[in-house]
Formats: sequence, structure tokens, C-alpha cells
Amino acid sequence: MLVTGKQILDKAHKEGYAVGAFNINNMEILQAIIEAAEEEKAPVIIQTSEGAIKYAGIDYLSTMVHLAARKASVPVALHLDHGTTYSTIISCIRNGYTSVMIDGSHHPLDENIAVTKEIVKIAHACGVSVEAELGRLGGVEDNISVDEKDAMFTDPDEAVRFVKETGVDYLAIAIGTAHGKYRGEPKLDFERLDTIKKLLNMPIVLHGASGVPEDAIKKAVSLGINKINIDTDIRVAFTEGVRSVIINKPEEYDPRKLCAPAKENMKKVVKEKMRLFGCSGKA
Ligand code: PH4
Ligand code: ZN
Repeated sequence: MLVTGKQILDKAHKEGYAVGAFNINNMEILQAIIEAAEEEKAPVIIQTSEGAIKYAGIDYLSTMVHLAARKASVPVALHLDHGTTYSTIISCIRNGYTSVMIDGSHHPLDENIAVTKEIVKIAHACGVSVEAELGRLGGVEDNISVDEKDAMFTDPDEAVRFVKETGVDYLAIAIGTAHGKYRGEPKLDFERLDTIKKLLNMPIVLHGASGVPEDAIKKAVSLGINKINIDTDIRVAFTEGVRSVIINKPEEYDPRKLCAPAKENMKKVVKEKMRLFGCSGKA
């Protein structure tokens, strides 16, 4: 069944677990995630970036997810990941997304508050949930100085003001994760997460969670992370599946034979994440 992001995440916040938010770009990725969610009896958030929308088309993506959600026995939310423009967000709302992210994290605080507030007003009037981001992600490496970290990571007092003034439903924070493949091991600022969660008492989102060690994920969930974004680990699973067929059966030319092992690989990864995040059996 199709539900809003808020319906899924308020329950996760109340009961103390995290829900996987998995990025899709095509049908095989979507099917792998939905099959995993059904088998794990887990609520799930399917998300598309602006890049995914450019690649596959918003109508294709939203129609596929609506069909999958209608057929699924578990709650499914359709979410826009890192929305940056007014027009993309409005277009997602018009196309039946049940959750949108407005990423104003590159703006100074006052401007981030202003753009987020505007989106919250429109989305909430349409029954759509909103995620926003405060602090900056990406490119975080071990040799970064304490001062630089302080400037990039989410400031707890700013987070309180941000949520109060915008009315956002869940907040993505920067505590040391980055998008894509890590070069070293990411070091998460758990103290900061703990402080922010206690001050906000609302669902908190972790981006860039692929490649983060399992014990760090578990700790982040125990300290109040409720939505965990995974894209890179699924991309790797897909590509390794396709690559293995191409290498082992170079004469194969049927796309279905290339994609079937990729789908199985992705499903396995998604099921493992759901168990790790604590959302298996929560549907
Ligand atoms: N995301 C995924 C962003 C994907 O433009 P694009 O389609 O490449 O954007 O928001 C994450 O937080 C995923 O993090 P990961 O890279 O660690 O999986
Ligand atoms: Zn992200």
C-alpha cells in the first residue's frame, strides 16, 4: 500500500528503528527492493533523485512505484531525494510522490529556512511529507580538521531553529557520512547525533550510508536515526551481477539473462540492510 513518508517514519521514531530508503533508476532495482521488503515484512521508502528522473522520466518512475505499492502488502512511500528546484518538487507532488526532500543545505541558514518553509507549506497542503537537510555532506575524509568538521556538520542549535521555523517532518543531518564509495573508514560523530536527537525528538535521516560499517549503523540507529539512504551498495550489486554474466558467458545477449543475477544480488543486499536497520517485521 502507498503511504506517506511521515506515516512510515513517525512509527520508526516512536518504536526506535530505521527504515531503508533505497534509490531506484529502473524496473529491476524497484522489483528487487519490493520483493525484499515483502519477504522481510518491512516498510520501505523508494526514492528517486533528480538524476533518476532525468534518466527514466518522472511518469515512468511514479507509475511503476504506484503499481508496485498497490500490489505490495507492506507500506511503501515514494520520495524525491535531494530535490533542489521548485519545479521538480511541484512536478513530484503532481505525479503522486508521497514525500519530497528539499535540499537547501548549500544555502546559508536563513535562505535554507526560507526555501524549505515555502516547500513545506505547499507539500503539506497536498498531504505530502517533507525532508530537509542541514549541514553539508560529501568529501568527508579522515584528515579533515576539527574546525572544518564543525563548519560542515549540523549544528544542534541551528537544527532546533530550523525545524521550529520550517515545520519539516524529518531532518537529514551531517555527522560524517558521504555519498558514493569511501576511501577510508567513515568516522561518525555520534555525540552530535545524540544531542540533536534529544533536542529535536523527531525522525532523523542519514544520507551516504553505503559502506558505513555495520556496528556504526547499529549505533546510529540506537541513537535515533530513522531513515537510512542506500544507493551505492545497490549500484555495486547490480553491476557485479551484470559483469559476472558478461565475463562468464561472453556469448550471452539476452538482457533478461544479464539482469536476473543482478536483481538477485540487489535483493540480497536490501534484505541484509533491512535486518541491520531493524525494520524487518515492522510492516
Ligand atoms: N543518496 C543518493 C543520491 C543519488 O544524483 P544521484 O542519482 O547520483 O543521487 O541521497 C544517498 O544518500 C545515498 O548514499 P550512498 O551513496 O552512500 O548510497
Ligand atoms: Zn543523499
